[in-house]
Amino acid sequence: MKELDMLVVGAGFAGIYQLYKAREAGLRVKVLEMGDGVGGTWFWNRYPGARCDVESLDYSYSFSRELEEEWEWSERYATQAEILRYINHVVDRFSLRPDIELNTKVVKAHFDEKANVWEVQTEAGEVYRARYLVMATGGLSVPQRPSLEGLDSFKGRWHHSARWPNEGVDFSGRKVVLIGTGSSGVQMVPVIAEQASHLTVLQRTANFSVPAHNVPFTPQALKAAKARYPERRAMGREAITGQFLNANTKTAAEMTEQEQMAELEYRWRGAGGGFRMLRTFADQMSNPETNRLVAEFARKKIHEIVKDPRKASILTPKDDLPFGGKRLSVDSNYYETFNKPHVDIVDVGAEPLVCATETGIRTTKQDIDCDDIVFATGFDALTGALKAIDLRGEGGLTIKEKWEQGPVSYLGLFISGFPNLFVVAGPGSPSVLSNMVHSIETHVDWIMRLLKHAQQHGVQRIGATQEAEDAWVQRCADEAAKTLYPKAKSWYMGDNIDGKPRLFMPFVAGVPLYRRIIEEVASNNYQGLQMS
Ligand code: FAD
Ligand code: N01
Repeated sequence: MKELDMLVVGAGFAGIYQLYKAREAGLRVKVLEMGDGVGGTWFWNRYPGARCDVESLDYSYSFSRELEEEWEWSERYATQAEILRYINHVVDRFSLRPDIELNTKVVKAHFDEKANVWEVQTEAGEVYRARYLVMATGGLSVPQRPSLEGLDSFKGRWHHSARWPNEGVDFSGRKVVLIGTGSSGVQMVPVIAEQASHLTVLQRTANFSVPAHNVPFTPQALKAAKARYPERRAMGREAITGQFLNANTKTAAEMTEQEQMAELEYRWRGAGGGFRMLRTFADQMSNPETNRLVAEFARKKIHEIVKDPRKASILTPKDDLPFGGKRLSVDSNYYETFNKPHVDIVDVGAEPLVCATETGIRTTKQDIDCDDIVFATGFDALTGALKAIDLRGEGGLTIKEKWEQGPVSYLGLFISGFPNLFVVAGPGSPSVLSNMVHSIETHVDWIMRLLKHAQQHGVQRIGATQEAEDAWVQRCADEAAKTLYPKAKSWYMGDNIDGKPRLFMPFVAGVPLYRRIIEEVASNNYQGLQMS
């Protein structure tokens, strides 16, 4: 049995920063990570084409000026391999490795109400006792694969994007079927198409994707960007998603038609690109008319790029999907790839998957032969990792019971009935709608401030009150109801998992407002928390 002040589960961006801060505060702390390397998302998602879609200068830690200065990003959007190198560099630079236990999966965590500590058990049977338990388990860390009958009999290879082999997969000269056209699929298609002799993409729902305009950094460009780093970070903090996207503050109605088109083109083209498309008009996620303007523009672009009208029509999102309602993809040559004669698209919304066969995939209309099946079918988002653990709070209440109707929390940080437990970038916080590294730093800094307060006041037990949690859950629902997000069938809403309760999981009203709320909570003597 090991006694600690804090136990952190997960060694992605969140767990690593939590370790750094806890050690700085003099706590006895360990991180347990089930993978055999650090990096979380960037350790697991090694599929071809994987890279971030928040620009690397923003999608990186801001806590150390020296780190910012010394790390040289090679591209606007770094590859998975580069981000993984960066995270490993951080771990070594700050000597964090000795406090990270790899290949250590947490299977059980029970709150000991008498001692006010968490007793945590690993798969190997090791037991840890810690006052504080930080769940840095990731919102997109539990891969989801459809239960495809017959997969065992398939004679070829199959892989999921989020469990990609370390040594990579060579698709040269092979026939590949790829299932799923979310961000993972969209990033993979152009790269796999370069190797495969034939690629068939199976798409259930067309979603919007926008060009990334990724470019390598020249030394001069990087130097210039770094010279303005503090300003860039400050602008990011005040932007709704925690990254500066040059948001237009005007609604569509405040602009002429010509101005609207100019704004849309600017954002689609090189000067803009990527998530800037989500900030074309101030009212685009709340006003259906404005949203339709953006959606229509993007639909036209798809038809301009994809030459074959049949393929273009399948790839074009339907009218009932708001632009940005499902998580926007940011791509490099995704639509262009379908102009290659050996790349095809099949609408498995219209002809659903039936099973895998010995030689490929069967839909209700055809058999598609292939050597490889690639699943880009996503995750049990935001709740999957916590629910996979036998997590019990006061009175033996399990997280599965607590979250039966969907994830509830106070500020997305606390779960009432689970004292001394913090969730980093979980449901009920801006998390997946934001630059996650920024949201992670915000959470960890706030947790450390709270723990300092607790230490100064001899507090041993911190928990959210039921009233505070209820009010926060209501606030999150009210904010979501003001937007078009709930209109889309998306993983934000839990729609991708059979039986998952349907509700909008992240806090939608933006990073700056969220930060002000948690600031206010802290300055109001941690309103909504019970400390004893
Ligand atoms: P993770 O990185 O998911 O780390 C959680 C860790 O916890 C994992 O290593 C997991 O193995 C471990 N773990 C879970 N359960 C247990 C357990 N029971 N026991 C032990 N260990 C456990 N966000 C952005 O803001 N910008 C981007 O550009 C971006 N790109 C992305 C690209 C991909 C392919 C994916 C999948 C996600 C992307 N995201 C992006 C979201 C991304 O998940 C976050 O940005 C961030 O990396 C999350 O860090 P984390 O530490 O919270 O979680
Ligand atoms: O997963 P997804 P993802 N039969 O859930 C389809 C982040 N990320 O791994 O839309 C047929 O988005 C499913 O179809 P439908 C980012 O936050 C970021 O791509 O449900 N199809 C969908 O097309 C992202 O949002 C980057 O109808 C099935 C796809 O599989 C999140 O991670 C890169 C199916 C799943 O899409 C998840 O992205 C990658 C079935 N039974 C990921 N089941 C960056 O660029 C599912 N699908 C930074």
